[in-house]
Formats: sequence, structure tokens, C-alpha cells
Amino acid sequence: MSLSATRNRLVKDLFCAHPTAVAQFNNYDAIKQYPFKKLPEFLFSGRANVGKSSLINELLSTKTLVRSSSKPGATKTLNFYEPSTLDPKFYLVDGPGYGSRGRPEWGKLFMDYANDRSTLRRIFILVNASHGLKESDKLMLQDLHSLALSSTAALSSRVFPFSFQIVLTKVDEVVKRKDAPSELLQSIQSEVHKLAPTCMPNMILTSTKIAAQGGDSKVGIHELRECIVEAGALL
Ligand SMILES: Nc1nc2c(ncn2[C@@H]2O[C@H](COP(=O)(O)OP(=O)(O)OP(=O)(O)O)[C@@H](O)[C@H]2O)c(=O)[nH]1
Ligand SMILES: [Mg+2]
Repeated sequence: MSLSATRNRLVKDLFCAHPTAVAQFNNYDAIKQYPFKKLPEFLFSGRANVGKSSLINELLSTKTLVRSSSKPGATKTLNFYEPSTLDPKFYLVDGPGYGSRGRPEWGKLFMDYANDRSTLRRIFILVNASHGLKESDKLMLQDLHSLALSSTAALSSRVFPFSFQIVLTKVDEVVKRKDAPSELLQSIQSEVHKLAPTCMPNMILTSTKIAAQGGDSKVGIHELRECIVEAGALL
């Protein structure tokens, strides 16, 4: 087996060994009291219906562990998943959606969690590739950028452990469009950079509906797993 095939196998195995749901929370105090193993955490956030829960299912190679729905507002709590019951190396965290069809009560829980959680390694902000950035995404990016700057300024007193990155979802819908998809994607990238220069520069393009070329997973899933491995120093 080639080196890259061996690495791909290792990465896949990290995500797909008997994934399970750990617990669900609707307030940060309950999270703090829960006996978590001290493992890196990766949070998936974005507007309602953008595809957060479906993406976590794909990352863990499950179909139904994480509940997804065509109706916005399906995820109502902060839900932790681990990829393996025997030897988990990290948690993936699903949350309620924000924006006009999202859950307003999510704002406080999100800020409490993001501000205080020392094990949080990266927040993935999911954006529907055909819709581009909406007002609520822009506010989220600006908030995370401010948090990054204020934490950098106060590094001696507070650790800012996480980075944030854009994941474009439902790219299968963009490739069907007649107008130039690459221009659309480039304009999202430059808008993100203007709003939040501390955001990771590379966006990941994903679809849970179409298979990646030559791979056994869906578009962007391998790339996203690699980002998680890198951000959590998992291999
Ligand atoms: N075309 C397309 N549809 C997708 C894709 N991923 C998810 N969907 C659909 O989008 C809808 C919403 O998916 P969810 O995963 O529940 O989205 P969510 O962001 O978790 O939604 P909330 O929990 O309500 O905030 C479902 O009907 C999915 O089947 C994708 O890559 N392409
Ligand atoms: Mg959901």
C-alpha cells in the first residue's frame, strides 16, 4: 500500500470506528458538569438547514446517527458525538442553526461555549454554496474575528485555543447552475477575508449527495477529515 493510501486509511479509521452519540445539552452549565474525556472538540455551526447534521453523519460514515431533516430547526440542542466508543480521540459537536429560520436561544449557548471551552479546537462555519454569505453569517464571522483579536491581545490572561474555517455545503446545487460557479466561490472567499481576516484562508467544498472522484466518500469529506486531524494534531 502506498504512503498516501496508508494515511487515508488511518484518517478514515479515526472517524468510522463505531461512532456514538454522547449527550445533548441546552445550557453551558450542564456541559461544564458533564464528565467529558479531555479531548479536542470540533463544532459545526451555520444557518438553519445548511447541512450541519448531514455533514457530521458523512464524516462518521453513518446514515442516521445524527438526525437531519428537510425542515429547518431540526437540531435543538448542542449534541456531542464520538467516533469510537473504545478509544475516542475527539468529539464532533452539532448545534442548532442560526439565522431567520434558526433558534434564537442558540446565541447565548454558542457564545458561552465558544468563550470558555478550552478543548474547542475549531469552529466550522457552514455556508450554503449557492446562497453565499447571509447577514447572519457575516455577523457570526465578525464576532469570531473580534473574539480572536481580543484573545490574542490578552493572551497572557486567556488562551484562545480555536481557529475557525468556512465549509461550503450543497456544492452539487452550484455545479448545476449556468452562471460561473468559480466566480461565485471566489467572491465568497474574498468577502470572508474582508470580514474576518483571522478566518482560515482555505474553504472546504462539500456535498453529501455526490461521491468524490476515485474515493469511497462524498465530495469534500476526506479534505474536511484532514482539516480536523490537523487542527486537533490527531495523527
Ligand atoms: N442538495 C443537497 N442537500 C443536502 C446536502 N446536505 C444536506 N442536504 C439536505 O439539506 C437539508 C437539511 O440538512 P440538515 O443536515 O438537517 O441541516 P442542518 O444544518 O443540520 O439543519 P438544522 O438542524 O435545522 O439547523 C436536508 O433535507 C438534507 O437532506 C447536500 O450536500 N446537497
Ligand atoms: Mg441539524
